[in-house]
Amino acid sequence: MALLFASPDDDPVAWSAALRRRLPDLEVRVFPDIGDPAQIDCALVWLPPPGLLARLPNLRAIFSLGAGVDRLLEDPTLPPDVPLCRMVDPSLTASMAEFVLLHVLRYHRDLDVYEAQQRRAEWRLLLPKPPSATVVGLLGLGELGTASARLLRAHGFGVVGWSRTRKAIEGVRSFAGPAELPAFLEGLSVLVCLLPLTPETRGILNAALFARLPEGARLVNLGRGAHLVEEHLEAALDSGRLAHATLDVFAREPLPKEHPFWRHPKITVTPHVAAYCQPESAAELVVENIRRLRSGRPLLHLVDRARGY
Ligand code: NDP
Ligand code: OXD
Repeated sequence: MALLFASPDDDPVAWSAALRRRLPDLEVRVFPDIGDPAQIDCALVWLPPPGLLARLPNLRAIFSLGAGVDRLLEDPTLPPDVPLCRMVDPSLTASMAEFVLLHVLRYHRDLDVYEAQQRRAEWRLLLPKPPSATVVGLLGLGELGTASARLLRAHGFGVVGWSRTRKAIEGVRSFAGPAELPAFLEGLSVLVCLLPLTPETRGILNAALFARLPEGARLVNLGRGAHLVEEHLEAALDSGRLAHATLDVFAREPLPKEHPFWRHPKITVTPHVAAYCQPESAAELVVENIRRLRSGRPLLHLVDRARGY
């Protein structure tokens, strides 16, 4: 039996080596060189071509190279009864927390304001505030939200979080469910989205939510592009309701060259790079799940398809 690797963004050579070092008898086939599809029993994928997994008659498990599985679940041909596991990996988590801290520090020290001033050759000081004066709200307190919350706390920032179920993270006020969303948004300096994309969270970054943020708050969207209603963001930036936004994920990726976000003076665009897993680290989870699959034990980080994450 063999594992099929398919990803436009991940390095097949590094991944094959990391997997084989741990499981020397594992045969790794790299898309598009599938060979006999009937010999493939598991797949390790990021953005596989729609329909690919449905062509594997003996598939027993799908391992996502990404933490978010929305694109896999959107494929109507995704085999319905094959277990789907998402990526949870220390290198991915650490890189996300680092990225969150980077942008919170940037906003905390008003770099977005200084960049705008530089374009006007304007020399104007804003008195720095202590980190505790910057309150960061994390939408999503899962693997990535929790690690980000802890790192932000360690730097002295005020941190609050919102999730479906209530959390106990030291120093972090936890809000849960739609009823507590308005209270969570009150008083935030920076709102960071680390939610999975599901029917409940699609379009959550909209005008009604922005209206509940303090005037001049900043937004960092690292979840998925479809969390954001793009026209509502432009209106909020134009009116000053939001001062600036950093967007790493987009409804269409790559972001088309003609998209106005590329040139918007109050938007920073990054190309879906907030977090990335290193094969040497992330292969541990994949190999552990292959061992579990072979011995009939429960798989780790199974996606609840009905819930969407
Ligand atoms: P987790 O599944 O560990 O955490 C998801 C969090 O979102 C949980 O706290 C969950 O609440 C909360 N949540 C889900 N639905 C709702 C809802 N309807 N209302 C309130 N809270 C909700 O995921 P990760 O932290 O590992 O990843 C989060 C997302 O980050 C991914 O799905 C992906 O979209 C994005 N991502 C982006 C990357 C990038 O490079 N830009 C890289 C990696 C991930 P509860 O805990 O109560 O279930
Ligand atoms: C993602 C990832 O889900 O890169 O975006 O892990």
